[in-house]
Amino acid sequence: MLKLVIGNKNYSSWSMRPWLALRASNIAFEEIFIPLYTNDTADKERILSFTHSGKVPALIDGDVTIWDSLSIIEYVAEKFPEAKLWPQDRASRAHARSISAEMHSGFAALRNECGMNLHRPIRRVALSDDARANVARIQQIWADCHRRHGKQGPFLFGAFSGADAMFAPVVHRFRTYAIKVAPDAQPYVDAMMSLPAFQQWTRDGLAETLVIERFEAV
Ligand SMILES: N[C@@H](CCC(=O)N[C@@H](CS)C(=O)NCC(=O)O)C(=O)O
Repeated sequence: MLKLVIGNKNYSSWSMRPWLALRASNIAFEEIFIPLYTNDTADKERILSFTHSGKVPALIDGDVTIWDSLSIIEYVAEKFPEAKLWPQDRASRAHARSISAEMHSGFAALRNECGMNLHRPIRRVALSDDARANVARIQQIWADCHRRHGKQGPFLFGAFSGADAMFAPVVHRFRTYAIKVAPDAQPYVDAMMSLPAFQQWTRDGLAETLVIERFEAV
């Protein structure tokens, strides 16, 4: 069976992405949890025993190891084509990959200023100009996808796709940092929050008791 190595569900937005892609596609996998940023070097060594990147997530499929959230989603999409993790239409698929790559490599200001922390009490923070620009761009992406594919379903490309897995943690960031969502982007937030796999991850994360002090300051 596939094994997915992940960190704390409360904090690890990168772990959430492939977990959600697998779970929302009903693909069976074993979860291997390793607590992040502890003082115990054994935890880091355990991550390193799975991937020399020293980071989670990592997917283990027999003797194949795939690390990095987006690579894992690509691998899963190839191995399970019936899950339709990318849109069937080539132009839409290119669009889905473009926004996924944009998420993967961008939005640094928002990520730094609003780290994912599910149990954080909902509270607004003052955002930098860069983070505000990130928020506007994300909502533009969601609204544009909704205009193009809203008739086929509530997710970015109608049905749930790898792009939704990439954007899911942002929905939590918007929620916990009380970031205002424009009316044309709201249907997307609502759809994500109603997704059973998203709700499952959230419940699991909220049940965790481990605290990473450096992520609690904001
Ligand atoms: N770009 C990577 C980021 C992975 C990453 O930064 N993971 C963090 C947790 S969310 C990690 O493993 N940190 C542990 C460490 O650096 O010791 C991906 O998409 O998978």
